[in-house]
Amino acid sequence: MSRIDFRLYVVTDRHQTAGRPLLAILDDATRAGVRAVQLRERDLTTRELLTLAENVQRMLAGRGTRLFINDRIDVVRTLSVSGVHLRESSLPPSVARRLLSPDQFIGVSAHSVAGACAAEAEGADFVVLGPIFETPSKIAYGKPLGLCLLEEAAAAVRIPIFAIGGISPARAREVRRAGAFGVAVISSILSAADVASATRDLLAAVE
Ligand code: TZP
Repeated sequence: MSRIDFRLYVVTDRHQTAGRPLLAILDDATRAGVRAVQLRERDLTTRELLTLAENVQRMLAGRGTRLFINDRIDVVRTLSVSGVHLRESSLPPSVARRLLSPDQFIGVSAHSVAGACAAEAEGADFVVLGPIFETPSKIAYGKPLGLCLLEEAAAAVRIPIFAIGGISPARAREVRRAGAFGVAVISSILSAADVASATRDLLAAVE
């Protein structure tokens, strides 16, 4: 039985908020029902990231929203947040596990069926697989993997798979039908004109 209790995973990129403060966007999204956020601000210095993470953590206090930090196990441990999100080139999940407490989660980004299988074998709690569709930042993330590959990955692993890359509410329904447990999104929430309504539409599509 999976320990994962959310189906919508919001990944941050403070450059995609249409000039609005990231905290305000996360405030709206979590009030509208988002229960898991990954802070993924890879261009910040360690100190800047720590300060931002502290501010987000303070804002989320009492809301039951899980906070994950991309790659930085030191920050995860310092703030005792819900978990770490690793890349395929990060510390292996089995090593990260030794550094975390038993109730903390490990998410891993994968870009192939083999990557999803490796993440599971190394002890990840869930996989974020993508890009499934074209995304606004497509150059950085490579060619879309498509729904067939998602189906293959969902059949190959037991841990929950979150589909990422170009996810809209309609596509969220498609990826759920293809076997995804949930979806991970950046722009469809962070860049939305009405963040709360975009959040509710995505939640309705996945839950
Ligand atoms: N990994 C694969 S695609 C992607 C990441 C981080 C970007 C997803 O962004 P969007 O705006 O939800 O398509």
